[in-house]
Amino acid sequence: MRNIFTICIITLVLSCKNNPQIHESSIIPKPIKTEFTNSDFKINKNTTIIYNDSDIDFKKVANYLHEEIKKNQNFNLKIDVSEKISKKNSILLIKDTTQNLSTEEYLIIVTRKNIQIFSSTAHGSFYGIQTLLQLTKITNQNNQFTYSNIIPGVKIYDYPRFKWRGMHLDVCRHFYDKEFVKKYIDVLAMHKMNTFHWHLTEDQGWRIEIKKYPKLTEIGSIRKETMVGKNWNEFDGIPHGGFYTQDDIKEVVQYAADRYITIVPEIEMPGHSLAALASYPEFGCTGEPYEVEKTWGVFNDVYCAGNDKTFEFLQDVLTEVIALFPGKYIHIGGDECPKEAWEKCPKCQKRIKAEGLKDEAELQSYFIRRIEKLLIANNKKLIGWDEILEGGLAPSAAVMSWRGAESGIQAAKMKHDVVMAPNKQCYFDHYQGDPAKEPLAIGGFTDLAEVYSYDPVPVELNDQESKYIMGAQANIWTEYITTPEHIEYMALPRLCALAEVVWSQKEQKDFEDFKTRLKIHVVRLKAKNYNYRTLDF
Ligand code: TNX
Repeated sequence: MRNIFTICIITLVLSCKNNPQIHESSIIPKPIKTEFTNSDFKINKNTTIIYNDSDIDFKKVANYLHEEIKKNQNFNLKIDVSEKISKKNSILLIKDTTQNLSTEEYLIIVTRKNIQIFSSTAHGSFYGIQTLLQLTKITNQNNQFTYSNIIPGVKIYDYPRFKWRGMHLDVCRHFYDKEFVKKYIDVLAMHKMNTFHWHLTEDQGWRIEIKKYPKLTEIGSIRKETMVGKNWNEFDGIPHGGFYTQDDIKEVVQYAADRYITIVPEIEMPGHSLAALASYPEFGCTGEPYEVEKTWGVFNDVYCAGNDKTFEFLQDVLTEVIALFPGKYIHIGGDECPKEAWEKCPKCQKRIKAEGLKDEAELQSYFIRRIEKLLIANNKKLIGWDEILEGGLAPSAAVMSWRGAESGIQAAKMKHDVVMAPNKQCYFDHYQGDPAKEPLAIGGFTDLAEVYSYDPVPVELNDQESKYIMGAQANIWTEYITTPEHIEYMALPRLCALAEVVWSQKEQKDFEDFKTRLKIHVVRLKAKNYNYRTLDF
């Protein structure tokens, strides 16, 4: 009898401990502070979402939560406005200006009575909602997903470590339609990422409508065929194309903004520009007919840096791009620009002499500085791949360090803003397991542990210099990725690990604990119909 009594007590204690543990251990990225209580909240059809109407953006966030609860728990909750913060049976989005909370910071208190989300901005409230959505338990029975209506009693306090939490997508090597881009944005938002780097132009395809230059999409968005696998001499004979109209772009920009994601568009120059040259050959050094590229790699034909018409063209293109993207940054590429064509081009050589430049590396720097002036005049900031350091960095450019950390370190020491995206840890086009057992990839090896262990702040930087590290991002190049399912497989769960790298505090990181949470977290991904790799956890 006594034994049974003891077992009952132990079971009770364990279950009380375990339940909250299960919930605590599933939030990704891990919040700063989480304290579970036994005061659970139950959503029912009379629960009201309440926001403070002094800020219109809170209304949008309230609507977002309403839609999510409708999709997940099938409750069509009422939305109301109130100043009171203690209403019963409600989810309160409270604008709190008394606690000095930063833009993305939030505090959630869940009790039997109500759920309070405190933040100083709607942006912070949105992250509170993302955490709230992750507090819901989901059960999977034969791929039928049921969302619990019980939200565990908890107090969570949270804010991010970095301000640039990015994911990139190359829609040029293979085109992905706007519906998929929105699904991709959704999974970024779920992980509190705030930047989407949209790689829109390349040798193999130009993907954004430019009204003044219609041939960019009429000609530049279609390649005749594509090389097969890694065989540079074999082609599939199938045309590949696709582009976004300016209306599509506006729709996606708004969709992202509603999820507190800023889109950084990338218009590549001076290299990786064959699709543009195929459309308007006069902007190349030789003016010869060019073709939208059918293979992968780095190509010698680039924009002519000696021709003022090239800059007029790029100015026109960027003017339309600037009007579409409200964010501060415009990415101008700048990577992998061979100098062969410039060496042979009389116009480029003339420019080198006239501007007193030392060589073609300085001509590249001249090119980027000229573009930077144009962006600054339009209140935008230039960001480029780390090759923009060659020949001298443009005065206020930000650097995206991809070939390793070195360029990031160099730029930070020069007091330039930096986004870390070193290929070893942040290239999600790399293999994540034994190549023999994985779908064909470009190469490399970047598994979940490698991503998780990454620290964007290099040890070489002192505290002052470290402030220039805005954060990190992962890149998904799509030479060998041809379907949405495959993109998701490459992104997930590595994106979950990256989210924790850029959001959670360094001291909190624990790979074993992360993997335990990930096992629960992936049910949420599955319920939202994302594909992911299961082998690493
Ligand atoms: C390098 S990263 C590139 C891309 C390729 C990628 C493949 C960068 C700035 N340039 O053009 O797609 O490697 O991993």
